[in-house]
Amino acid sequence: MRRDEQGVTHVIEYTLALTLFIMLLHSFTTTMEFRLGVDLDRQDQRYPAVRVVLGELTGSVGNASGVEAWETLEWGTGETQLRNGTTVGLLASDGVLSEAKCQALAKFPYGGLREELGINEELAIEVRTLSPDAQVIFWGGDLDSASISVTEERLLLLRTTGGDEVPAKLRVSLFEAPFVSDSLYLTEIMYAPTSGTEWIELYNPRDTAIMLSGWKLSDLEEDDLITGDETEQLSIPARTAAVIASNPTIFASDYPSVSYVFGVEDSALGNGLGDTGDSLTLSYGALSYTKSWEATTDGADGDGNSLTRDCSTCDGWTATTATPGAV
Ligand SMILES: [Ca+2]
Ligand SMILES: [Ca+2]
Ligand SMILES: [Ca+2]
Repeated sequence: MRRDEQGVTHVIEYTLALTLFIMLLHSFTTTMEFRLGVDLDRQDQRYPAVRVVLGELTGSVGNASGVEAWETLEWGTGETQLRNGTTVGLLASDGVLSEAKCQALAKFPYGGLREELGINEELAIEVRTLSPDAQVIFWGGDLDSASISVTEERLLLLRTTGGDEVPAKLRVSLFEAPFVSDSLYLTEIMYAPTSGTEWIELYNPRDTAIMLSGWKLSDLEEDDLITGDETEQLSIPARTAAVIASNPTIFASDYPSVSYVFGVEDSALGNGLGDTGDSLTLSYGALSYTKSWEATTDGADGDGNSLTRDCSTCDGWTATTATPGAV
């Protein structure tokens, strides 16, 4: 037998041994799952569902209201917006995975994209280049806290924003886990504006957009839910700061460059933020963060300054020049 034929034989033997090992491992883990009482029926339902999601993501270039370059659109601004009804195909027109479209997934609020893809489970989408091994995007929930998960992968060519084509892996996981929505930060409070309207700033540091429905703002007197224009998505994109104003129209004319501006139910943050002192709480379910102030010691008392957090997650606050929409 020639050397290269021997080599091929070795490869076949190795592949067969590996397949047998994987089959044994699979039957062992399946048996273990039965023993551990894992709900296999529900897990089985996830296998076709992940394939449907993979098919949706790799089946087209996607579009929003007829715009195929949907990655250039945003939540909450412009006439054509990303919202339900957006097809989230990740391909460029020639069938190669588009890095820009993959990264644009980060703009989708968690609930919005799951709804768009018809998913009731928790969802995670990861795109990685294989050589070099680098993450293009991780979208979605915290897989580490998942009790059961199902994952499917597809290998594709990805065209980077620089124009290179590299092998990449698109990975979709469906899993069961507690809903995680713990990262929205109160970063600025304008409680005594020299003119205009009271406002506060919220920052979303995550890699995916966050829905604002259910988040509450409270002072010592009243609770308010955050509200938006009916034509806008009530969400803040990934790594973006938004403003909640008593009067969003007045705020938008004072600060036209701020893209994400929302209001509250009754046009007053709490019952109005006290100029001499007050307290503001941002909460969602059991999560809660409170910032209280006294104008005599904290400043920002009608001099054009606001109270600003030293960094998005730091404990310190200082009175400084207002920077709504920027952290
Ligand atoms: Ca109110
Ligand atoms: Ca005030
Ligand atoms: Ca700011």
